[in-house]
Amino acid sequence: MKNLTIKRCAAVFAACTVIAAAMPYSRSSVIAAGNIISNSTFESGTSGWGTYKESGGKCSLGTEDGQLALTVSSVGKLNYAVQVFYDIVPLYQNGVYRLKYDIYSSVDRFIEGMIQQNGGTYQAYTWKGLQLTTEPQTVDYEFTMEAETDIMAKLVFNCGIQEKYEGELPEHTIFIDNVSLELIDDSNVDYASSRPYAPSININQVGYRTNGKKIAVFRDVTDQTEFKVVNADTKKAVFTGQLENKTDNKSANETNWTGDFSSVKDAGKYYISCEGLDDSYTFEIGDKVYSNLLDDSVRMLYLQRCGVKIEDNDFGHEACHTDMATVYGTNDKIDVSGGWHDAGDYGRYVVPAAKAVADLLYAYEADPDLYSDDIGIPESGNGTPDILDEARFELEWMMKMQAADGGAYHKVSCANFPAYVMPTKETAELIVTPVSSTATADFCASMALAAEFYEKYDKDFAKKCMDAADKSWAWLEANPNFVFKNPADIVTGEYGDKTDKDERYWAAVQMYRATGDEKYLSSVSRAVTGLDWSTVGDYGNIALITMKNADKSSETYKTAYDNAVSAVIKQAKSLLGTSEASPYGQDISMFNWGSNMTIANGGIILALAGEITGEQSYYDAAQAQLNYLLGVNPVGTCFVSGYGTVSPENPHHRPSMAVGHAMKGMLAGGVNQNLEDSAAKAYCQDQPAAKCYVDNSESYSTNEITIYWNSPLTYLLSLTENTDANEQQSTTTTTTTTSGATTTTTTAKITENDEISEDASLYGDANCDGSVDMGDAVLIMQSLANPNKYGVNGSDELHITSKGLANADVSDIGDGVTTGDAQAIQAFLLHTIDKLPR
Ligand code: G3I
Ligand code: 9MR
Ligand code: ZN
Repeated sequence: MKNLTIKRCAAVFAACTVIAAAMPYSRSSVIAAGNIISNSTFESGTSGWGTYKESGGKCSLGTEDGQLALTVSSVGKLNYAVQVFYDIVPLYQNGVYRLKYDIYSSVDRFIEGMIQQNGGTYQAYTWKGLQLTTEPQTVDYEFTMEAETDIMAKLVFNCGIQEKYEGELPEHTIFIDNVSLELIDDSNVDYASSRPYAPSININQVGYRTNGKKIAVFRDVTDQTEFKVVNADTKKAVFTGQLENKTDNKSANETNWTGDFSSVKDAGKYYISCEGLDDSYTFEIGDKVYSNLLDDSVRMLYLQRCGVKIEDNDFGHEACHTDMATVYGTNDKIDVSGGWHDAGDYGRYVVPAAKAVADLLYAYEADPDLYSDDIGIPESGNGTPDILDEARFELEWMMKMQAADGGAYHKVSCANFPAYVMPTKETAELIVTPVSSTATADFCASMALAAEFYEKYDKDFAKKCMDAADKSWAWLEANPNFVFKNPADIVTGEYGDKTDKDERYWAAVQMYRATGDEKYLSSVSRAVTGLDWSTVGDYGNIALITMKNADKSSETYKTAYDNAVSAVIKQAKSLLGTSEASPYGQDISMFNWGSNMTIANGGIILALAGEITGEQSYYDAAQAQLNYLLGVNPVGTCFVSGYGTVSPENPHHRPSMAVGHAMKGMLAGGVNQNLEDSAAKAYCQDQPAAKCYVDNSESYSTNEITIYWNSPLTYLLSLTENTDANEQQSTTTTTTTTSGATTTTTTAKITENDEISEDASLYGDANCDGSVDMGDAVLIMQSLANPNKYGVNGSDELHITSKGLANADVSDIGDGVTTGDAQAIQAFLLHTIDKLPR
C-alpha cells in the first residue's frame, strides 16, 4: 500500500468550502463534530456500504426495517470470504475514537468487527470478536489509533467461515444499525505530519517551450528575494531571478511569489533552487517537450475503444459490450457497438462524445503538422493522420446512435455503474436511452464538422456524415426543446441540461459552415458561449471564426462573425483578468467537478483571442493554463498520468483499477471544492478550495478521467504550439484542402475595436463584461494598486473604463472607487450580504 501521506481532519463535515477558502485558515487541532460514517441508519438504503466475496463466500446486501441486512448464503472457506464494509474511514495516530453499533443475526454465530488497513498487510487497527445471537446487542467502546495515520481505513465485518466456532452455517441474515465512529480526543494528533509532500516551488513538470513564458510559483518563502535556475546535469546556475508579485492567495490559503525565467532558452534539463527551500522537480526546456504528451493524449482514446479487441501490453482486452442493446421502454434491440468508453466508467454518451470529437477536429485544424500517422493505433500508417482515425471511430458509433427519424439517442450504458473490473466483465443488459434534443443538436454539429474534415480522405464517409447531419437537422426543426433526464431506473452519467439553445446554435453554425447556406443562420441572433458538455456555444463561435470559405461580403455572415468574435474576446478578457490575478495563473476562481477541463477550455478561448488580436498577453495566459495542468498548481501535481514527477497514480478509471496501475496520458478531473465523493470528503474537508484534490481511486469527483477532459488538453496543446505573438505575422495563413484541391487563405488578424461593446450598465460590473463576478473585484484592486496600468487612463488593455468606474462605485456611493467597493462585491459573491449596497 502506498504510504499514507495525507492531511485532513475528516470529521468536520459542515463548513461551506467557499467561505472556508476565503477565511484565514487555522492549523490548530479540530475536534470531531460528528459521526464519520455518513450512512449510519440505513433509512434510504446501503449507500456507502459494500460487500466483498471470495473463496466460495456468497451474500447479498439490502435493508430491512431501516437496518442493514446482509444475507449470507455461503460462508465460503475463509473468515473474510464474506465481508460487509464501509470504505474510507480516516484514523489519525494517537486519536481516541469511539465506535458504536447495534448488531444481531438470525442464527447464533461468531463474526469479527474491525477497522483495518485497506490493502498492504490488512492490519486491524481495532478488532472485536462478536458472538451474535438473535437478540440485538450494542457494541460501544473506545480505542486509540496506535498505528501510523491511515486516512482511508475500512470498517469491516468478517462474516465468512469461522472454523473454531461453528464452521458451515445455513443461510442467515446479519442486521446492523446505528453505526457511529467519532474522534473524541485529538489532543495528541499531529495533523501536519500526515500531510503529503507539498513542493515549495512549483513548475511545469513536463517542461517549457523554448520561447514560451516560463513562470515558477513559490510558497513557504521567509526572507528570500531571489531564485536560481540550475542545469540539472552540470549543477551550475544558469540564471538568477527575483521573487516577485507577493500575493495573498486566498483560495489556496498561502502566500505566493512568482519567478520569471523566460529568458532561459537553451534546451536542457533544469531545476529551480531558492535558499532554504527544497529544489523544484526537474523539468525540461525545448521545442518538443510536449510531443509525446500530445500523442498519448490521443492514444488514450484508442485504449478507451469499446466493441473491438484492444492491443496493448497492459490494457489490451477482447471486444467488450458487443451485445445488442435494448431501446429503453421497448423490446427493440439495436446494434450500438463501438465508440469510446466515456471515462472511468463504461457508458457511452452522445453529448460528451460531441465535445471530444469537436476538440480533436479543431485541434487538428489548428496545427495539422503536429499530427502524425504513427502514434500506435491500428490505423497508423494508413495515410490518414491518427487523430482523424481516432475521431472517426467515435463518429461511426455516433451514427449508430441516430434513430430512424433522425434524432440521436442520448446514451447507452447498463442500468448501474459496473464494479471495478475490465470492460469485458461488464455484461449486464445494455440500455439505449431516449432521444434528446441536446444530443441531436450536438450530433448534428459533429457530423457537419466531420463531413468537412474527411472529404480529403474518404468522400463516401464524408457524405455519410453530411447525410446524417441533414437528417438530424430536420429532426431539430420538427422537434422542440427536449432535454434529457435519467429514467428512474438508470443511474449512470446523466449529462442533463437546462436548455438546448447553445447546442442548436452550434448545430446551426456548423451546418452553415458545411453548406454555405445562410438559411441556417436565420435562427442565430446572438452568439452563445461554452465549451463543456453542457454548454457548447463557443464551438459555434470557433466554427465561424476559423471558417475559411465564407462569403465575406454577406451581411448575415458578417453579423454572425462579429458576434462570435465579440463573445470570444469578452470571455478572454475576463479569463485573462482571473489568470493574471492568480499566482498559479489558472483562469478560474471556482473549482467544480472537471475543473481541469474548465481550465483547459479557458486556455482555448485565450489562445483564440491571441490569434484574433495578436496580443501576447492572451498567448501567455493560454500557456499558463497548460502550466497549471502540468504542475504549476497548489497541489504540486502534473494532472496527466505518467507525465512529470508526480502525477495521478490511482485514477478512478476501471481499467487502471483492475490492472493495478494508471494508464498513461489521461488528464484527471482535478480540484473540486464541492467534495462530491467520500474520499474527497475524507481527505479534503479542511483544505482550502484550490487544494481539494486527492489521488485516490475512490475519488471520482476529483480523480476520474474522461474522453472530454483529455480532448481539450489536445486542443490546447495545438493552439499554444506557437506561443510567441511577436513571431506570428499580422496575418494568419491557413492551408486547406477541399475536394482534393489545396487553397491557401489569408485572414487578417482583427484588433479589438469599438464593435466589442462595453455598454453594460450594471452596478458592480467594473470590467463591463455583463456580469458581477470576482473579475470585477480584481479589476478594482488592480486599478487602485497599479493605476498606471489598470487605472482609467492605464496602459493595459484591460484597464478600467469610465463606464467601469461608474459601475464599480457600489459602497459609500460617490466616494469614487475604493477597496470598499471590491470588498462589497466579494461579500456579495460569498453571500455574506444579499445585495450590493447600490
Ligand atoms: O456548475 C455548478 C456550479 O454552478 C455550482 O456552484 C457547483 C456547486 O455544486 O456545482 C457546479 O456543478 C457541478 C457540475 O458538474 C459542473 O459541470 C456539479 O456540482 C457536479 O456534480 C457536476 O458533475 C458532473 C458529474 O458527472 C456528476 O453529474 C460532471 O460535470 C460530469 O463531468 C460527470 O460526468 C461523469 C458521468 O456522469 C459518468 N461518467 C464519468 C463522468 C466524469 O466523472
Ligand atoms: O464510477 C462512477 C463514475 O464513473 C461517475 O463519474 C460517478 C458520478 O456519476 O459515479 C461513480 O460511481 C459511483 C456512484 O455514483 C456512487 N456509488 C459509488 C460509485 C463508484 O463506484
Ligand atoms: Zn466496452
